[in-house]
Amino acid sequence: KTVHYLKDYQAPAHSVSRTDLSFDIRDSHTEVTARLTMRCERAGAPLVLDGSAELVSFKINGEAADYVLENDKLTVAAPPAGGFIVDTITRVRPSENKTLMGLYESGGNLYTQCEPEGFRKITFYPDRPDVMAEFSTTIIADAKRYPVLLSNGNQTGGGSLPDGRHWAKWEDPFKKPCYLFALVAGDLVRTADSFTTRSGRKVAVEFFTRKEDAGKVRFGIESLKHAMKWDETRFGLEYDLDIYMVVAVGDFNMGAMENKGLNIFNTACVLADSRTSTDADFERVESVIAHEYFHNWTGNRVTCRDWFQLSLKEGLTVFRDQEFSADRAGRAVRRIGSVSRLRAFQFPEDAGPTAHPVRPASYEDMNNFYTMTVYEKGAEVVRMYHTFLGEAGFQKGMRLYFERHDGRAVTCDDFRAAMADAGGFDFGQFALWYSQAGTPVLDIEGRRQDGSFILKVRQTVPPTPDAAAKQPMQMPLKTGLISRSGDSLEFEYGGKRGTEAVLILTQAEQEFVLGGVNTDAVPSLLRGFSAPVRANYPYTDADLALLLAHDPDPFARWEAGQTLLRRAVAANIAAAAEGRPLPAHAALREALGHVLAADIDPAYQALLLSVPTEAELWADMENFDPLAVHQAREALLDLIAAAFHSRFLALNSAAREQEERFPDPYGYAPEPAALRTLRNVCRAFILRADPAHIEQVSEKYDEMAKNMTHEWGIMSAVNNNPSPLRDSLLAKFGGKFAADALAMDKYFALTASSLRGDTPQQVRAALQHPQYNAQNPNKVRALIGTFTRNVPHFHAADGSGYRFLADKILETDRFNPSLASGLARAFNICRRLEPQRQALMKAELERIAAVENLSSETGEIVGKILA
Ligand code: HT7
Ligand code: ZN
Repeated sequence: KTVHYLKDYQAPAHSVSRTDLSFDIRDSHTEVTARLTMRCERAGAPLVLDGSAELVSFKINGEAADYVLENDKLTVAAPPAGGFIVDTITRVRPSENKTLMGLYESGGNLYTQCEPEGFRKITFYPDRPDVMAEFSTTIIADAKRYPVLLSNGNQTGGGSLPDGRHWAKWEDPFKKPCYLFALVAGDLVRTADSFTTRSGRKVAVEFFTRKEDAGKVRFGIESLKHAMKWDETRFGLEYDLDIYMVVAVGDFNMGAMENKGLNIFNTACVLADSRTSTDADFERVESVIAHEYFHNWTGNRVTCRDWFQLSLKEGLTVFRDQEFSADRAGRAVRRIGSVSRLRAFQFPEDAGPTAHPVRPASYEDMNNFYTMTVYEKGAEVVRMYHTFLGEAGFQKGMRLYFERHDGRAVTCDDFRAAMADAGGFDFGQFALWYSQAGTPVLDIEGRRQDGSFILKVRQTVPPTPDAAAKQPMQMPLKTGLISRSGDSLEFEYGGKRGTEAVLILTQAEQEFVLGGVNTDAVPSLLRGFSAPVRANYPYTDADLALLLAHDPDPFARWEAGQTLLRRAVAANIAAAAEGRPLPAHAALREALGHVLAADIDPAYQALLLSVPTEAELWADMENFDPLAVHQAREALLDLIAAAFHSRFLALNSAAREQEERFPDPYGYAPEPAALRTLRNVCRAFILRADPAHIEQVSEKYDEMAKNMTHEWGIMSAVNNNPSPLRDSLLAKFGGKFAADALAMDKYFALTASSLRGDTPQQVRAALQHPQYNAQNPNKVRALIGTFTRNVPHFHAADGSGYRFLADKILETDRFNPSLASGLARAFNICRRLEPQRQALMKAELERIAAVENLSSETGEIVGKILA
C-alpha cells in the first residue's frame, strides 16, 4: 500500500499551460486524444504522468518517446528542458466502467467524474490540483444517440459530419486543474433560463435531464438564481462565464460536482416536485445547488494546492451554503440542523478509528477523505473566523484572500493568513484546528464572587489514533447570563457592557470574570454552537428548565432541552440495568408541556420536541449495548407520546388549519414546510401512543397524502406498526411511485428503517425488487445504508446484521470501491461496543480484510478499524 504524506509535498516539476482534448465516441469505446503544452519547472526532473487508461500512442514534440509505465504512472526519464508538447491517445470503455469515476455510462449517456483522481482514468496527465491549465474539448459522436455534447466553458464550434455524426468544441478561458474537467454526451432535454449579473452581463442558465425528469428542474433553476444573487450581495462575487450548465444523472457517487461551468448532479440533489419530494428534499436541492455554485469562487477560481487542503474549498463552501440557507429561511432551525448532523456523524468520526484532522496529514486513498470532518468540522472552523472577526472583518478577509490568490492553488494557511492580516487578529494558535483531530471537551464551572460571575474553563483534546498528546486550541465561547427570573443579565467583559460576550479560549485552564453581576445567574454557554466542542456544565435540572424557557439564544435554548432529554434517557438506561421501574420524568414532562404550549416557529417547536438520536446519545458512551440505549430511548418516546396524546392531536389539527390557509398549501415554501415538520412530529407521537389509529390512517390515506412530505410523515409514523395494514400501505406506496426512481429510494428507506421483527426478511426481499439496482449508489444507500442505522436490526445480538453488511460491502467493492468503503464506515463504532458485539463485528471486518483484491479504499477503512 502507498501512503501519501502532507510533509512530502513538492511543487510540480512540470506545468501545463494548455490542454487540448478530443473525444471520439464510438459504440464500443471512446478514443481520447490529448495535446498538453508543458514546461519543465525543475531542471533535470523526470516527467511523470498519472494514467490508468489503455495507452494507444505517446509522443513528445511529435516523436515517439521512451517511457516506463508502472503502477499507473508513465515516466519519461529525460524529457526536454524548457517547453514541449505531449501528444497521447488513449482508449476508454465507459459502458464497462461501474466505478462512476472517470468517463462512465449511465442510462446510455456518458458522464465524467474527475475529482479527486478520476482524470487519470481518461488520459495521462499530472493529475494533481496545483497543475492548472486552459482547456479545450472537442467531442465527436453519433448525432442521434448523443444529440447533446457538453464540456467546460463556452461552446466555440460545432457542426455535422458524414455518417450521421456531429461535433462540438468547448473552450474554457479560466485555468483549472484537471479534477474540474467535465464532459457529458447523450440524449438529454435542455431547460433554459438566464441570470443578469450585477454588472449587467446576461448569463445563460441551462439544465439538462432525461426527458421524464424535465418537469422537475424549475425549483433547482430558481435556487441557482437565488444563489447567484446572494453571492453578489453577501460576498460581492459575480459569475464569470457566459453560461452555467447543470446536468442531472441518476448514477453518481456523491451529491454533485462543481466542474467549471458544467456542474454534474446526482438527480437526488437537483430534481424536485412536491408530489415526489419532501420539503427536506427541496431544502437539500436548494443548498446543494448553492454549494456547487459557490465553489466557482471558493474551489475553482482559488483551488487547493494538494488534496490535504481539501477543506480549504469544502469547509469554506459548506460555511457559505449554510449561511445562504440561513439567510433564505430559518437561521435558528438551520443552525440546529447543522449542529445535529455534526454531532450525530462527525463527532463519532472524530472519536473513532478513522479520526483525522480537518487537514489530514496522510492518506492511502483520497476518496476516503470526503468526510464529515473535512466538510462539516471544516465549516465550523471557518465559522469561528467569522465569530472572531464579525461579518465585516470576515468579508475583508475574503476580499484579501481573492486579491492574493485568484487563479492559484493554495493552502489552508494562506486562507488563515488572509483572515489574520485583514482582521488584524492573531490566528497563530488557530492553526491547531487544521492539524489536531478529536473533539475538544470543555469542562466549565461557574461561581459568583464579589459582584462578578466567574467562569472557569478547562479544555482537553482527547487522544486520537494519530496523536496522543494534544495542545489547547484557540476558540470563541459565546456566553450570556440569565437571571433566576429569566431575564438576560448585563455584565462587563473586555471593557464592554452587554448581555453577551465572546470569550477567547487559548489555554488548558482559564478563568473569565464577568463583572457587575449582583444577582444569582445561570450561564448560557456556547451560544450558537460557537465552537465544535463538547461543553459540560453542572447545571441542575431546574437551571436547564430555566434556559429552555428563557434563553434568547435559540441554539442554547434547544441545547438545554436536549440535555434534559439526554439525562432522561440515561436515567432509563440506569433503571433498566438495575431492574428498577423507569422514572416518571415529572420535571421533563413539565418542561415539554411549556414547549407544547409556546407560541413559536413550528419548525423550531418540532426541534424542541425531538429526542436526540442514538448516534448522538452514544457520543458519551463506551462499552455500551446499543439495544439497551435504543430501548431506553424508545421508552422515553412512549412516555412523551402517552403523556401528551391529546396535545399532539390538537397541535396537528391546528397546524393543518394554518397550512390550508396558504394559497399553495402543499407546494414547497418555508412557512407551510415548517408546519408540516411539526405535523409529522405529532403524527409519529400519535401513532406511537395509539397504534390502532393506523386503521383510520389507512382509510383516509389518499385524502391525507397531499404531497410527499405528508406521505413520508404518514408512512414513517406507521412504519413500525405490527398491523398488516402497514404492509399494504407500503406496497401501495411502492406501486404508486414505481416509475419514479427518487421516490422509490424512499420506499427502500422505509423498508429498511422499520423496527418490526420482519425487517431483515423484507430487506432481503427488497434486494430482488424490480426497481432495486445494486449498482446505483442512491438505491444502495437507501436500502443498505438505512439498514445500518436501524439499531435493533443492524446490531442484532446474533451478528446477522453485521454479516449482512459485510456481504454487501464485498459484493459492492468488486465494482464500486467508493460506495463500498462508505458502507464500511458503519463499522467505525466497533471498539466502543460491548465485548460480544465487538467480537462479532471484528469477525466480519476480518473476513473483509482477508479478501484478495480488496480495493485500497475499503482496505484503508477496514484496516483502520481493525488496527
Ligand atoms: N467536490 C465534490 C466532490 C465529489 C466527489 C469526490 C469523490 C468522488 C465523487 C465525487 N463527486 C463529487 C462535491 C462537493 O463537495 O461539492
Ligand atoms: Zn463541495
